[in-house]
Amino acid sequence: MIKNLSALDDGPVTVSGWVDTVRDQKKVQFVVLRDESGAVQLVNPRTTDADGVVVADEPASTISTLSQGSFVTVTGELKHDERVKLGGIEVKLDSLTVQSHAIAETPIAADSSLDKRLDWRFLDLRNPKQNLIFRIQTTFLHALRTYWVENDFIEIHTPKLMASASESRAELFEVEYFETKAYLAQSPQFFKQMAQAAGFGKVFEVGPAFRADPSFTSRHSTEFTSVDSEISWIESHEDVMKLHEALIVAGFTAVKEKHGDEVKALFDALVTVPATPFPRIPLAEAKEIVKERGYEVPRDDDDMDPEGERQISAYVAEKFGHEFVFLTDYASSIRPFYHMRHDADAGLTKSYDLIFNGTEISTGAQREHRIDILVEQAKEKGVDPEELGTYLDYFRYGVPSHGGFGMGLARVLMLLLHQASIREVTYLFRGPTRLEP
Ligand code: AMO
Repeated sequence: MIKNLSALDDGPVTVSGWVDTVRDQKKVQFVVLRDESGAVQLVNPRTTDADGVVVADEPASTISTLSQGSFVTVTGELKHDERVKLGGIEVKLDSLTVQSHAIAETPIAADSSLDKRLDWRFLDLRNPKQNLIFRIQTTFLHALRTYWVENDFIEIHTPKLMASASESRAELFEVEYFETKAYLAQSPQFFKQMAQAAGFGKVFEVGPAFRADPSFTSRHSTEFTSVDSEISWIESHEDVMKLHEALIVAGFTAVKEKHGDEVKALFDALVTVPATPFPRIPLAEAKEIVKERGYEVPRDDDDMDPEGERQISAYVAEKFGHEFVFLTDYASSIRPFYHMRHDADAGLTKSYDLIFNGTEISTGAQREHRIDILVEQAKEKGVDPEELGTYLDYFRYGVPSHGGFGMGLARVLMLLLHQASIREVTYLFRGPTRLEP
């Protein structure tokens, strides 16, 4: 790998990579070669005859015809030289073999639109910035997984084909399923709750979720990776928030340690490990704060809107120097039937949204596990208990109090790296008009 070259002594080396740039000068040729680990300068002084005329020999002739993106293998002499800007090393070429030619006209350039870049995602992903995004994602998830495993969580893989809606009848993808219909899972919600009735105690899942959301916002996709966790024996949503912030801290600590410098260099962003506890603000109070700042969230019983989320984040950043805030105690009118309500005020749920740098990344809650109340809440929301199928049975044979959260992976990455859209940080984005590639 190219990144290993600088540790080697001067001498013969063989490396492979994509041709990044070619400077074909009269006396000397320079090629910048790139692989997924880095870039190196290759140099090929041209041979001249007795009269000083350049001879068309190899590898000079091949280099003159190299197109950007071609994949080549070279052998040559590695030389450490502080004057070389690119890493202080270069490879003086002996031979060059083209393994795979790239068509000379590249379909995308640095100034191509995001949509065009997504059309050619495999070329777009060759950019070191894009590569870093997915290395960060790997590190982040690995840290979460380590936390879960070390704390005795069980990993579950729930089905994505379902007989009923898992969140709401809206945004539901219907698929033909032999003689009947199936629906794509909008969330592992029901099945992570089933694990509580099954005595699993603490579970997690990282998997796809589907939403037939026709909108074209920067934070919605029709398929996304949902990071879910659910735990038993909780007192309230406070216990879920504690788990949630511990996971975020574990993930951000690992990303900062491993990639902090690269993130600064390529994204000009700082990875900050958030202090715990994260600020917690009841939604009603958050709306008041936002109002005092001069922005009124439309409609009183409504959710926090995107501008409200930005405003409350700005407030939290100013007041607490924090990038995260839990907005708690959402009105039961805007939360799903399975959220537990406060004993003292049934108008409020024991739930929260986690806002990071101005955008919601998660929803969490204590769940209603008392079957009578659960059925009542479902009916009140217009959800037919019959339609819930086996879900209600989980609460009929003894189930511990429990709660959990779902978090959109791409949203975390987008906000961490200050990207304008989840399209930038999703390996292959799916939207209303994008099924390819
Ligand atoms: P919710 O519907 O709020 O809650 O989703 C949880 C989180 O998933 C992400 N998300 C999305 N990301 C990209 N595109 C979408 N269309 C999209 N929809 C949601 C967001 C959101 O905060 N079952 C509950 C969670 C729970 O209570 O455990 C649920 O799905 O980051």
